[in-house]
Amino acid sequence: MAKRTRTARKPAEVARKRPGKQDRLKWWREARFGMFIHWGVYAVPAGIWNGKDVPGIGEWIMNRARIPVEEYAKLAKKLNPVKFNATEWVRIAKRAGMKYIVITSKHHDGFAMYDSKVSDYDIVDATPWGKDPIAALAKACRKAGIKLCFYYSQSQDWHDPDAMGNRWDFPDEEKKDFAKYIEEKVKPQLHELLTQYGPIGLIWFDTPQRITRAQSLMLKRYVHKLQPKCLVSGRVGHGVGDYDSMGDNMIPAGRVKGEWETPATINDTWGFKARDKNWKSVETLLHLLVDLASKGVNYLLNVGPTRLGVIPPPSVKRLDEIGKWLKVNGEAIRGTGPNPFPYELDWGRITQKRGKLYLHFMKWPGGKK
Ligand code: JFZ
Repeated sequence: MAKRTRTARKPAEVARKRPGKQDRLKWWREARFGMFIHWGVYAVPAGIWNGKDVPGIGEWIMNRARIPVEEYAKLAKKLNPVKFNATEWVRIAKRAGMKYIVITSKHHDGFAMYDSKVSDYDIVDATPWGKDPIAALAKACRKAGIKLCFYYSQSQDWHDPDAMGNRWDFPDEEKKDFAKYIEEKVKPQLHELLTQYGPIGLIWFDTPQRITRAQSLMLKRYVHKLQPKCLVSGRVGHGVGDYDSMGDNMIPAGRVKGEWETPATINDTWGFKARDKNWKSVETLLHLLVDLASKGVNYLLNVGPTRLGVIPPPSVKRLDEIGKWLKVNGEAIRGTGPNPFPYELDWGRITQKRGKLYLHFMKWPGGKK
């Protein structure tokens, strides 16, 4: 067939064209602000193992305390989130002015927080609660007009002998068949996640480690085959994702090329830790939101629900305050582009939209109060 130019294409053909990266990114760029939810079995020990504090982020407790697979699996029997309420979680996000939710469908501990048929190591089969919170969230998100997205740990899986990360139960690295794990766990679970819960906004892959470029590409293509509009995070590895993520609470020094997001904690952990009370102030959180928007970066702010399924009240309080601010000032964040000038201003930050500049004063010029 002769090569046709773009303009020669009939409108119907154009409409049928698979969405490209720019189409996929449209809602995400517009959103600017989302909710990260780190929720899993780690909410049970909540940072404490054998009566001792385990330093570091809560969802890493299995690794940090070198908890054997069998011991850790027993904790699932204590995950009974009777207070979980999907509508309430989505309401909290919506009230905060967040446009998407990224929830841990499977973190490094390998435990699926949805009804997975790949193994019994999931919230429906291994907990006394026995329900699928993701199904309830999908429904609540659809109703509220919030995009549901999934975090999925594709390289590290401390429960799987062939995956990366667990050297305390599976020390022999030579024996590990990573390709087998990808074929038999990762792909089937992605298939479930992308076929059972309606349209998904993005898959937040993480810690690519030793994954090959071919494997990263394969995963990205697999996601796009199942849901062409679903974004793939940069941490799928080898720079093949639709956008990139910075480190925790990281603020770039200026405008950045490409599409970026900063995931951030409200205290010092992602997964719930009973003793972490180091909550950031509303002012700090808002400054981060504005600062990131002025650099064209999305803000993905985390909450770590408890084993009962409750988002910690100090988080809710702060999110409500951010929501109040956004209700008045949302226009200056949502759908905006970065500061057009190649310098920062002493008194605050600038965002822009359709020929308008938005000046965010963090202090009065000249240092006046
Ligand atoms: C990863 C996870 O290991 C962690 O548990 C959490 O889910 C977080 C959101 O993501 O941790 C990282 C990974 C990469 C960076 C920082 C934290 N990084 O590139 O700076």
